[in-house]
Amino acid sequence: MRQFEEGTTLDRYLMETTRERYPEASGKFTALCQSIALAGKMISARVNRAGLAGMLGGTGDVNIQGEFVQKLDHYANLTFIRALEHGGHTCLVVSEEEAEPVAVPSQFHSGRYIITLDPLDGSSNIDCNATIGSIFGIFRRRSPEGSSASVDEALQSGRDLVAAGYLLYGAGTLLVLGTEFGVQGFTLDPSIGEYFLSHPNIRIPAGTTYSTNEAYQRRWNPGMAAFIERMKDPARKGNARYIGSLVADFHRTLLKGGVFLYPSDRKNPKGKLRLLYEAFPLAFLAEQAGGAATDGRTPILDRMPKSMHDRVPLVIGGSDLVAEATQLMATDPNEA
Ligand code: AHM
Ligand code: MG
Repeated sequence: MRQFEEGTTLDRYLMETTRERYPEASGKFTALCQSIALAGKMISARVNRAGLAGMLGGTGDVNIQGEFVQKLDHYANLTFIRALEHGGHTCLVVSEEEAEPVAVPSQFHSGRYIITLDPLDGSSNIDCNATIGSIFGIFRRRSPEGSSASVDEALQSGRDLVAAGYLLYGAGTLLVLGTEFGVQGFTLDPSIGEYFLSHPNIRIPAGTTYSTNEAYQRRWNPGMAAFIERMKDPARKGNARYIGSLVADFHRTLLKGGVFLYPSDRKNPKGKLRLLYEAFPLAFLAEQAGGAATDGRTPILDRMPKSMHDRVPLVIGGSDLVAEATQLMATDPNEA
């Protein structure tokens, strides 16, 4: 596989990988990634001055998930949809903030890709300046380009993902992109508005950190409880970290190893996280980086969504720890 050195721009990476592998490519995939990267720059700029720009707090609305919509959730959702709709690459956007898939308006070309999106993950962390992010998955439509895509086309197996990634708005802004060429991290240099390759060919290292919300311990199922007990054995030199933004907890797991768990429990037998736009994209990245992701029984990417906002238990990270957790959870109730 072609190696890229640090300092390569996102545009150069996209153009060179696509040109080498697909000389006949239309450039639509590159344009799509550039649109996502642009939305990321706009959201990053807004997140950085959120406290100044009157962008903190809620809009007063409740979304399809029954959660209070933050002003930045709303801004991020609109920014992505606007950035994606006119490029001729996208036909449908499946967003956490939208009850139904959003089709590109009829004046624009209905392109070949379906985008699934958590526009701003970790909303509960917005007001305290902790790391948040945007998660995206990219599927290919089945119907011909130019026609209107049906809503059902958004319901594909995780194995059909073409690419996936996330933007992280933390101390710096990072775009992590997973494709058939592996997982690459690009850092935004805000002084010139360009993304540069900073984390080439990411592979999940061995690690001993577990990441889960331990406040829910009393409602855990026995397998989950047994796994976390094992992680606390001093002989394993375990460690706990939990930010409460999936994207940030996953990013740390990707770079440092370990495992993140949001399991089914007695209150949420289907878990909390959403399959199409949270679990699928991160599971794709985990597998591309040599790790694994399951719902406690089945690899996440083998699942077939029944509806757009399906929830799923998620165990994701280094393959050894994911396998160990899955073995213990085999008999835990799981309605997903
Ligand atoms: P959201 O902010 O897109 O609604 O995502 C849900 C968040 C995840 O980022 C995070 O992993 C999880 O909810 C935290 O949940 P909890 O507060 O129950 O630990
Ligand atoms: Mg989320």
